Amino acid sequence: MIKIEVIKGDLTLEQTDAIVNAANNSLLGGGGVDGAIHRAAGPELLEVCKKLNGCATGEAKITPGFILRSKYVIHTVGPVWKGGYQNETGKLKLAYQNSLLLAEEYNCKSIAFPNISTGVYGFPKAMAVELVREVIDEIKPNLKNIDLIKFVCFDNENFQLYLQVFKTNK
Ligand code: AR6
Repeated sequence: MIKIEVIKGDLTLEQTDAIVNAANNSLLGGGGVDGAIHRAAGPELLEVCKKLNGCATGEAKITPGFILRSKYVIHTVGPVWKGGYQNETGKLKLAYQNSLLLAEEYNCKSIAFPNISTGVYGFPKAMAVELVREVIDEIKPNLKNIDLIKFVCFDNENFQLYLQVFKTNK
């Protein structure tokens, strides 16, 4: 049975086995949650990211967490919202799916996500949380190691949306 938790807070403080970074294709850092993770993990994170050759949208790559409390950072890249005409929904689902599968592969028992693409990348928040719920429902039977999935919301709008959508699983 997988437990789903929704909290409001700072992802960089999480103690889950993995935290997920909402990165960009370069994997060389940026603003938002990406910048916060790089600051909190220390400069070694950037050095390792430089060797990864970037990351395609919807894919995921893993690094150590360095001085973070979590063992791993899973870097994924969500889509930039372009009005819904460029399969942004499919790409966002892939970002969550591939992050979960990578965590599973690395024997993580717990993973924490930010609200990928809903900041600078402009993905509509209500639409995003519905897609996240779909991904979790679809992928659950394939997860053998993960028993805790946390959604760490930073802004109040996402927090309220996640509470509504995931209340039955709490
Ligand atoms: N903990 C949890 N969530 C956070 C934190 C934090 N410390 N800081 C921000 N958020 P964004 P995106 C939330 O813009 O839309 C970067 O520059 C934020 O409120 O970080 O996927 C990358 O390098 C929002 O709900 O990511 C890319 O260039 C969510 O994290 C680009 O932004 C995602 O907002 C990616 O854009």
